[in-house]
Amino acid sequence: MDAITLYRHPLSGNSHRVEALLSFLGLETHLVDVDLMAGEQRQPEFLALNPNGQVPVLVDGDVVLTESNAILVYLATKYDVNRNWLPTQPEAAAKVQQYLSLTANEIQNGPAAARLVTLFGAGLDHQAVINAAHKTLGFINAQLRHHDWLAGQEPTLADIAVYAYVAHAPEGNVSLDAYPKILAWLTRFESLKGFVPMQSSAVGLAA
Ligand SMILES: N[C@@H](CCC(=O)N[C@@H](CS)C(=O)NCC(=O)O)C(=O)O
Repeated sequence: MDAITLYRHPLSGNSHRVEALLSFLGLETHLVDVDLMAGEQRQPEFLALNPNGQVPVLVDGDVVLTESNAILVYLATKYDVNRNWLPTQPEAAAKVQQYLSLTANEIQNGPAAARLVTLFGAGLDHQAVINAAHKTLGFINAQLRHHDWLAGQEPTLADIAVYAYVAHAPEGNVSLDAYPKILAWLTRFESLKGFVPMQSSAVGLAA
């Protein structure tokens, strides 16, 4: 089998979630860093892969996929034969989708957006996105009172998709101190076999 190729940026949480699943599944992967600061995502070669000009992009043989959550569903459906990461039982499957939706709106416009301000100087209202982040973190913390993992008793794509922007929220001046259930969940997630961390911004900005 040809190695899968993942086009990514090392500080991108959307890329990290795909990288994390590839690692959990033990799939050999060729990582290609796209220099977003230099605008490589707007060059014709990259736009041929993703006309939307964003990472991540996954290439698996003839299949070229964009949108991180769609890529997670593809990989879990194709390669996770036991469907541990994407359960088929209706309620559990819906719970996973609930968190994939949460990442695409509330998490993207909360902790991820706060980090865009501090790391990349995005012209957003920093306090407004910090407030939005805390609303979502409060919700997640409350959900974790009932079970160890976001979608139930076992880790799923929900945990993979939510992890990076929550773990790295402090880089956007969003403290996690008020969320003990989240802090315990982060430790549990980081203890899973095959876990790969996302690069911290301190390393990225110094590079
Ligand atoms: N909805 C997309 C969002 C992807 C995204 O926002 N990618 C960012 C990095 S995290 C990017 O490539 N930004 C470069 C740009 O928009 O120019 C997904 O989930 O994959």
